[in-house]
Amino acid sequence: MTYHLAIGDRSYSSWSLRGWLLFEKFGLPVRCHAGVLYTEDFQRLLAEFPPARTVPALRLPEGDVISESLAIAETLAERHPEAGLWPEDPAARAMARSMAAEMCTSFSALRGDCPMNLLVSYEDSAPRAEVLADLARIGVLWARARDRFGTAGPWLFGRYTAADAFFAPVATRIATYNLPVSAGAMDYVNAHLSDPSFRRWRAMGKAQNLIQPSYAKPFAERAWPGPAPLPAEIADGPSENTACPYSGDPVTDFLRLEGRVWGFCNPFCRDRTLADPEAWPAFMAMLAR
Ligand SMILES: N[C@@H](CCC(=O)N[C@@H](CS)C(=O)NCC(=O)O)C(=O)O
Repeated sequence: MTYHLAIGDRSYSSWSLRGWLLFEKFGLPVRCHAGVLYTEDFQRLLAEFPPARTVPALRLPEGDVISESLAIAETLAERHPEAGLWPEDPAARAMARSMAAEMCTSFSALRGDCPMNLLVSYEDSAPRAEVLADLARIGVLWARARDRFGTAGPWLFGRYTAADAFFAPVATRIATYNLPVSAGAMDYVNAHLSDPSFRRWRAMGKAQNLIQPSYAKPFAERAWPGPAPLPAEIADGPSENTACPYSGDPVTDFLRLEGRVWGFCNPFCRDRTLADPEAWPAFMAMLAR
C-alpha cells in the first residue's frame, strides 16, 4: 500500500509543503514525485497524476487521484483515524477545520505579495496595508486557537494537527518577509522554523537548488531567522563511514563537519545533510556512535 504525492519545487511550493507535512507529521509513509514549477517537467509530472492541474496531488494505493490539499487532509484523516490529523475534541476539531478552510480560501494579499520562498529572508519587505490586514486576521485566528486549546504545547491545538500544516507556509512568509506580528504569533512562527520536519523540507529544497528568478524581491537580505545550521562543507573522501546513513549503500559523496568527514550514497543525500545536518536523525545518530 503506497501513497504517491506529486510536489513542486520545495523552496517555493507552499501547497506542496502542506501536502507533504500531512504525511510527514503523522507518520504516514509516502513516495514523493517532484516536478519543476512553470516548466514542461511540471506538465510531465501532472500527466502522471490525472486529472490534477496543481500540486500537491495524491494518488491513493487504489489509483484515484486527489488534488486539493483540504481533500487530501480529510481523506488521510478518514483512512488513518489513529494518526490524529485533527484534534480529538469536537469543538477544537471544528475550529481547526474552519481555520484550515479559511487558509485555503483567504489571505490573497499576503499570498500574492509574499510568495513562499525558503531560500531567503528580507530585512524589510514594506508590506501593504492589505497584507497587514491579512496578518491581523491570522493573528486573531492563531490567538483564539492557542488561548482556548493550545496551552499544552507550541502548536495551535497543543500538539501538531493538520491546521498547523496549513499555516506552516504562513509562518515561513513571516520569516522570509520579516512581517510584523505579535510576540505570541512569533512564538508560533518559531515553532514552525524549529520543527525538524520543516527543517528537513527546507534542507531538501536547498539541496534541490532550483532557483525561480520570478520570486526574487528587491529587498535587502538578512540571515534566516530560524535555527542556524551546523557549519558543514563539501569534502573529499575517504570518510569515517563506509555505508550511507540513509540507504546503507556504499558512500560516494562526502562532507566535513567539525573536522570529521562523512559519506553518502549520492549527491542529494550529501547536500540535504549539508544544508542542515541537525535535521537528520540518522546522520546525527551516526555522529554520536
Ligand atoms: N487549491 C489547491 C492549490 C494548489 C496550488 O495552487 N498549487 C500550486 C503550487 S504551490 C500549483 O500547482 N501551481 C501550478 C500552476 O498553477 O500551474 C490546493 O489546495 O492544493
